This record gives sequence, C-alpha cells and structure tokens, in this order.
Amino acid sequence: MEFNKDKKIVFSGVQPSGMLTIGNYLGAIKNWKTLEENYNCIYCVVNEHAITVRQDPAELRKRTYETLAIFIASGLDPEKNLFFVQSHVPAHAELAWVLNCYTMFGELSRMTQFKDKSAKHSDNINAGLFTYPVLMAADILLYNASLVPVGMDQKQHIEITRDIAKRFNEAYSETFTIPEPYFMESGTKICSLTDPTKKMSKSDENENSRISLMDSRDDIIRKFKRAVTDSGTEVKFEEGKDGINNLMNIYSCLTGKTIKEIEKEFEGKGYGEFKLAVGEACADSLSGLQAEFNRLMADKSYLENVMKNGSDYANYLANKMMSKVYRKLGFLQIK
Ligand code: AQP
Repeated sequence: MEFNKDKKIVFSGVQPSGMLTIGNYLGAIKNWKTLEENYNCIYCVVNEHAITVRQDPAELRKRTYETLAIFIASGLDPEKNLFFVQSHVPAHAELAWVLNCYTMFGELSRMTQFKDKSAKHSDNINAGLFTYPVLMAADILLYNASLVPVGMDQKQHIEITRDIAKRFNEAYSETFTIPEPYFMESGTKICSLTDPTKKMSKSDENENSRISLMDSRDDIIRKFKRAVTDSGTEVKFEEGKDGINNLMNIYSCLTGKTIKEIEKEFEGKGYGEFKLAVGEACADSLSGLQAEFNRLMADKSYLENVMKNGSDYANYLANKMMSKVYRKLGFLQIK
C-alpha cells in the first residue's frame, strides 16, 4: 500500500470494547465507503483506548479481530484503506506522551466523555480515562490527517486535538496538519433504545439499549418493539419526542428515506407498525454484513495478514512524524 500524495488523509478509530452497535455502524463505518476513492483513509482498531475501562484479555483479543472484520464486512476494501491495530504502532503511545505535555489539565477536565465515563466507572477513574483525548490527538496528528469522520459524540475531542496541534505548531513551527471533524449528513447520533436521551453505546450494561451488529433477526425486532417512546401515536418528528425521533432517524439511515417521506409513509399508522418496520429494515440491512463477518472470522490468518501489512505502512508513516517531532523538541536521535 502506498498513499497518493495528491489526496488528503482521513483518520478514524473504533474501540474493540464490545460488539459494535448500529450507532458505530450508522454513525461512522457505513459512511466511510464514500471516502474510499477520494482520500487516503486510515482506520484503526484502537485497543489502547479500550483499556481505559477494564477489559477481559481474551475478550479484547477476540474483539480486535471482530472490529477489523466489521470494517471489511461493511464493504471497505483493505487494498484501498489502511487498517491496523493501534498497539502494533508504538508511535501512538510515544506521541501521546509528548502531547500530554502540551495539554492543559483544565482542558481535559471539561471533556464530557470523561465526566460520563467516570460516573459510569466510579471505581476506576484512572489517568488514562482522563488523558484519552490526548491519545486520540496523537492518533490523528501522527498521520497529518485533515479529516476525521466521527459521530457527534466525538466533536469535543476533535476540538481539543486542534487546540493541541495549534499550540505545538506555534511553539515549534508548522509540524501538524490541523484536522477537521467530518460529520456525515445522517446518523451522527444514534440514541439508546431504552433511554433516548443518551447515545447508544456498545458497552451499555443494558443489552436492550442497543442493537449489536450481530444480533439475530428476532432480537432486533424484539428490541425495536420494546424501544422506549412517548405515549403519543403519530409517527411525526417533533421536539421533545426523543424516542420516536431516534427511531425515525435510524429508519432514515437504514432506508435512505427522508423524515418527511417517513412521516408520509406512516400517516394514520401507529407506533407498533412503525417499530416493526424499523426492526425489519434493520435486520434486512445487517444480514449481508453478518454473513460476510462470519466468513472473515473463520479466516484469522487473512485478518492477521491485513493487520500485519497495515501496521508495516502505518509504522513507516508514524515513525517519520515522530522523528520530526523529536527533532523539533530537541531530543537527540542516534542512528
Ligand atoms: N451512538 C452513536 N451514534 C453515532 N455515532 C456513534 N459512534 C459511537 N457511538 C455512536 C461513533 O462510532 C465510532 C467509533 O466509536 P468508538 O468505539 O471509538 O467509541 P465510542 O464513541 O465511545 O463508542 P461506544 O459504542 O459508545 O463505545 P464504548 O461503549 O466502549 O464507549 C466513533 O466515530 C463514534 O463517534
């Protein structure tokens, strides 16, 4: 693999912290296909981020294969996109340390993900959870990425990445490209089915809150049927109706229909009929991905080969950046 120098670089990561949900898929991965031809795209399985909350080692190993398999099963071509596992490229941790020294305690204290996750894991508020955005800044800045396609939940982390990069550039001359977040038109925030004021998360304790990409058809339909909605009956997108709005958004992402078209389609029909339609559309659109995922998971040596090739090129790119950063900082480099 070799990047085309005329194309901009895109970087995004996914934590192998559980089986991916339709939040990860509709908010991020599904949209990446549209970038494949026009950008040099880098997609990383960010296992170093995942250990900010406790992971079972065997599960983490399995999830690492699975996350890569989801990328490929979603239709992304390993010949056209650079895939690798974060811990296979030591420069991510190295640059994160450097950037820690250019990030302010106050800035990190304002991150809502830190506040949410420390409330959720009050028995393990570790320093890694606090400095998570710095590692994410390192992931992005190492490769001079211009665009970072993410869901809306990551907006604040891209803003802090920009601030860190500008601070470093001002101190040492132009070093890093200042990245922009790249929000796709739809799916930027898929909410929990049991509490539609919260985002859907793969590590939510409540299984019914999320649709995992490997859920069976029956489970998908059952979870949508039970999804929390208000006491109304009209399928109409309205302020304050978070539950029904979320389902309409999901249905729109799955079918490509606009909210207006959906309102029209379900005029005079109740929530029950609509929920069933969302469940069926979801099960239908995941069935191909599920079959391809199962095929890939039965071929670990292929997945390892993709990881190996990806990390070779990523190490080459990352080490070039590290050498530039160390030179600017005044770190002696011996050959
Ligand atoms: N609910 C969501 N709606 C839209 N986009 C989402 N993303 C995650 N959840 C939603 C996007 O998916 C990409 C990968 O996310 P991640 O795995 O790196 O981390 P996350 O945002 O913390 O995702 P989860 O599912 O909530 O994981 P856990 O439960 O482990 O914390 C990102 O682009 C993200 O924006």
